[in-house]
Amino acid sequence: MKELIVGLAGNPNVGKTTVFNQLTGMRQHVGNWPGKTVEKAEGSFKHGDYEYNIVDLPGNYALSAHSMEEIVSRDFIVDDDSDVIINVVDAANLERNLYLTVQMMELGANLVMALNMNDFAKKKDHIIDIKLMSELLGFPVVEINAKTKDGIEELLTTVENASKNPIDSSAKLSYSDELKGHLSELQKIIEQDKALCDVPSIWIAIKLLEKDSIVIEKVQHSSLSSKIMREVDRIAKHLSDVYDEGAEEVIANARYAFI
Ligand SMILES: Nc1nc2c(ncn2[C@@H]2O[C@H](COP(=O)(O)OP(=O)(O)OP(=O)(O)O)[C@@H](O)[C@H]2O)c(=O)[nH]1
Ligand SMILES: [Mg+2]
Repeated sequence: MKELIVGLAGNPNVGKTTVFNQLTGMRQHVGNWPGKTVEKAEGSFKHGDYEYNIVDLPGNYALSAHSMEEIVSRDFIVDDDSDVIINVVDAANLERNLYLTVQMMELGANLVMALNMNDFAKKKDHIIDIKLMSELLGFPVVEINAKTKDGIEELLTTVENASKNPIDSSAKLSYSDELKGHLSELQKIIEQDKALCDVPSIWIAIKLLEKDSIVIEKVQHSSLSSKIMREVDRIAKHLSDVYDEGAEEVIANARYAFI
C-alpha cells in the first residue's frame, strides 16, 4: 500500500465536502487544526494500491494572510507533505474560481483540477475546452459531478499519476513583462538564501509586494533581509509610478490578465 496525502481546496460552496463525503463515506468528521481555531476535516479510504489520507480544507477566494481560513489552506500547501492538491472548481463561475487556482500555482502546488458544477455551467451555455485549459495551466483537469460521483474514478487515477510525477505548477504562470522583470530581480536576491527556498521564490516575491505580514516576518529572519526589503520598496515605488496603482492592484490585475 502506498500512502497518499491529498488536500481538497477551492472557493466556498463548490462541492469540496461533497467530494470528501463520496470518497470517505463519511458524513462529517471535524478535527482541530493544531493551534488554529479553524476546523478542517480529515478522512481516509483505500483505492487500488493506495491508502488515501484526504483533507477537506476551508473554502476561500485568496491565499493571503487576511483570515484564518486562508492561512489554514496555504499552510497546508506550504508546510504539509501533501502529494497532490485537488482544486475543486465551480465550472459555472470559472473566472472567479481561477483566481484562487492561480494563487496555488504561485505556490507551485502539485495540482489536479476537479471541474464540478458542470450542470450549472451547461445551463449558462458555457462550453469549456478542458483539454486546452489543461494545456494552458500545465496540470490535469478532470470533469466531475460530485453529487452523482461521475468522473470520481478518473479523478483518483489522475491524482495517482500526478503523485508519481509531481510538477511545479508555477512553471506555466505568465504575468506581464514589466511585472515579470521586477519579480525576477527580486527572486534572484531571495534565491541567495537557501532558508527561503522551501517555496517558489516567485511566491515570496509576490507576497512581499502584497505586504503579507507572515512572509515579511519570515524574511526578517534572513541575513539578506535588509537587501530584500530595500528591493521590495524600490519595486513597489516604481510600480506605483508606472501604473499609478499599488503593487497589490498591479498583481491582482496580472492574475486576471493570465486568467
Ligand atoms: N447541482 C450541483 N450541485 C452540487 C454539485 N456538487 C455539489 N453540489 C451541491 O452544492 C452544495 C455545496 O456543496 P459542498 O460540498 O458543501 O461545498 P463546499 O465546497 O464544501 O463548501 P464550503 O465548505 O462552504 O467551502 C451542496 O448543496 C451540494 O449538494 C454538482 O456538481 N452539481
Ligand atoms: Mg465544505
